[in-house]
Amino acid sequence: MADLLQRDGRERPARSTELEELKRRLAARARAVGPQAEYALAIREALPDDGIFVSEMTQVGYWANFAFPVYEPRTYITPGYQGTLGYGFPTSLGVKVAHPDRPVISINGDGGFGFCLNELATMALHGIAAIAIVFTDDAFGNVRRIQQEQFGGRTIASDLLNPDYLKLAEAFGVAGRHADTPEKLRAAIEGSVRAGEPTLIAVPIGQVPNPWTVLGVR
Ligand SMILES: Cc1ncc(C[n+]2csc(CCOP(=O)(O)OP(=O)(O)O)c2C)c(N)n1
Ligand SMILES: [Mg+2]
Repeated sequence: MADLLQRDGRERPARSTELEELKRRLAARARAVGPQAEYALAIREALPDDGIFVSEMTQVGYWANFAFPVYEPRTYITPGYQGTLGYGFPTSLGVKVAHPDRPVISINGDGGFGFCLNELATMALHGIAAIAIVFTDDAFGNVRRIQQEQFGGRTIASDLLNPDYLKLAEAFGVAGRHADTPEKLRAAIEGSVRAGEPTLIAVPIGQVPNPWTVLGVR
C-alpha cells in the first residue's frame, strides 16, 4: 500500500493559515464573555508559563475550560466531568506540596470554597504557599442562574451569606488580599507569588452572564 500511495504522490496544501484563523476567531468569541474572560486572562498574565492552575465548578472555571491558555503539560488541573464542587482549593494544596517551587493557584466560588475552607488550617499549619482565589457572588451562582432562567425567576436555597474573607484569612493565619478588578487581581497575584506565602484572595465578581449562551454552545 505504501508503494502505491507513494506513486500517487499527492501533496496537501498546508492548513496552518486556516488553523490560525480558526484559533483567532475562537479566542475573540471567548473574550466576549465578560467579566469571566478578563479575570481568567489576568490570572494567566500573572501566572508564569510553568505555574499550575487548579480549576473548579465556578463561573471563571467554566470559561477557563473553554479558553484558558495552557503552555506546559500538567499545568491545568480540573475535576473534569466529575464536576465535584469543592475540589479546587484542597487539590491545590496537594499540587503545591508536589511542586513547592512553582506558583500554584486555585480558583473557587464562594459556594465551593465553603465545602473545604477548614483546609485553610492545613495551609497555615504546613506553610503551604498556594494561592486560593475566591470569587464571591453571594450565591451558588450557577444554581441561582438556572433557577432564574428555567423556573420563571423563582429562586430557592441558592443565596449565600459570605464571611469577611480578610478576617477569615487572618483568623486562620494565612495572608489575605482583596481585588475587585481584573487588574487588581493580577497585581495581587504577582505580589503573592513574590511573597511566597499561603494566601487567600477574595474577589467580589458579582452575578455574571451565562457563559454558554454568549459562546453560543448551549
Ligand atoms: C459535590 C457537588 N455538589 C453540588 C454540585 C452542584 N453545583 C454545581 S455548580 C454549583 C454552584 C457553585 O457555586 P459557587 O461555588 O459559589 O460558584 P459560582 O457558580 O457562584 O461561581 C452547585 C451547587 C456539584 N457539582 N458538586
Ligand atoms: Mg458563588
